[in-house]
Amino acid sequence: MIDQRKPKVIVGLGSTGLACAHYFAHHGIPFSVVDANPKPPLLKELQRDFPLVEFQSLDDKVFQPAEEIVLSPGVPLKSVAIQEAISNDAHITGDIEIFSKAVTKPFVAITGSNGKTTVTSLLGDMAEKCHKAVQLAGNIGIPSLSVIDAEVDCFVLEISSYQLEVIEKLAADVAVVLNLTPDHLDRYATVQDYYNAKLKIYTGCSRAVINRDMDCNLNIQKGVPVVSFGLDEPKNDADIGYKHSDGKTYLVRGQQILLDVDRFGLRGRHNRQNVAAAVAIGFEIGLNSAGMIDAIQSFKGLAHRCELVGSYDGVSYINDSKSTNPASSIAAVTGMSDAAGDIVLILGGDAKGADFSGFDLVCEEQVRLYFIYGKDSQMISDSIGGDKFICKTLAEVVNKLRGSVRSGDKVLLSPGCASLDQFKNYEERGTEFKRLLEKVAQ
Ligand code: UMA
Ligand code: ADP
Repeated sequence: MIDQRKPKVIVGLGSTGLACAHYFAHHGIPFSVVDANPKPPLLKELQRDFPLVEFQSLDDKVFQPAEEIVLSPGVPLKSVAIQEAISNDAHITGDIEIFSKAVTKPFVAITGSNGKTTVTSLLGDMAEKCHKAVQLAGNIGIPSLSVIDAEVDCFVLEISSYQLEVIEKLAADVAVVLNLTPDHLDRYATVQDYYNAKLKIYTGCSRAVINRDMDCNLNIQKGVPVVSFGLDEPKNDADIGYKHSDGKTYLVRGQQILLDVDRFGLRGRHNRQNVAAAVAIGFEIGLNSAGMIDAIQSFKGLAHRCELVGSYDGVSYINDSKSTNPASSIAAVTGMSDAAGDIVLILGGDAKGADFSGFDLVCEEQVRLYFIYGKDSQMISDSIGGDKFICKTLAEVVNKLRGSVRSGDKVLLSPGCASLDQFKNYEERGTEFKRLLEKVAQ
């Protein structure tokens, strides 16, 4: 249970901060709120709902030793004010840890560099087909504390490294790291620091699901039951993978065939990983194979993730705006390509400190031409070989495409970078891509 003796200071008044405020108020726990922005957009809502609650600019706040800081995920632990508070003996926590201590229903915790939202959503569909009530929450866009009282059989939390940073022990019923590749290097000093944050998801878990292609020490406590997923044939009965037989590929649990991959609603090798992960978790929370198989066939994926936008003059256009790191872009290229050199790839935006060297070597068979735009276009262009155009904006890219594509091409917006240099978020970037294409098509 939550320690009521320590005064709570919510740092960051975004959706997480506001949900924390409602949760504390509901439980009669005193709190105050601070934000680096003296007028954050949700301030009006806070003051309407809690007129007596103190709100301060983060710059003016002096943290006290007895206080407990409830840090929003967007506020880096290494920021000066928070480091000062830590040296002043303030205790740091976050909404996910508060949720995990207070929740009375089982919960699944899902993290990974890529595929989190896809696996979380697919698992939600699987549970629905199995007539189990689940609530999705966390980084997927629903603050965990805003739904903690939901009448469900189970919660499925998508959790980011930012949320995991402040956790000591999560104690999930089932925990999984889907994959680990470099990301968010603008926030972490080293790649290992980022991986270490992700691996905290296994702390205190009752059961662990692991990716057997991942080659690193997961630090799972001795005695915790483990099942694995991967693209190869499983060695153990409870593990999930793929088996090739009679020229076909099947999703299998141990040696038991579940489904022919040709019947999957999702395309691409990376999505085979995602399906295997969701099935491994599904069995751990008691879902039945019939319901899961039904969901795998009907789940066609989410908007902005390898989403076919349309085909004009024999050229297909794919919106993978949710690709925000090089590994996700590589996954999209390899997953979407059907023939050598059929991909025209649009890269660019804010690389967040990522290294693109060697990218072209991994994609050399599939990518015929690159269009690179945005804040880090010069760095990306300097890092990769091959035929390429550098543009300032996505609009310029779409205008230039016309003279460069040919029938059979797949134009793939899979930027491998954050969108924030030119857009509000990845959704706005993907929507703008679709709008620009429609304009050109008219
Ligand atoms: N702020 C500060 N100091 C800072 C940074 C921000 O005071 O140094 C303040 C801002 O002024 C703002 C508030 O903090 O008022 C925003 O808090 P927040 O950035 O934590 O945003 P929330 O609205 O609480 O959303 C967060 C997640 N945001 C981030 O991790 C950046 C959402 O994930 C998540 O859906 C939500 O909690 C519910 O759990 C978004 C995200 O981009 C989608 N996640 C990253 C990703 O997927 O790559 C990790
Ligand atoms: P996340 O929530 O972790 O950002 P999403 O499911 O939203 O993941 O997918 C984001 C992007 O990552 C997709 O558009 C795709 O390009 C890529 N991707 C999805 N699943 C995987 C995977 N298992 N491995 C590598 N890349 C992936």
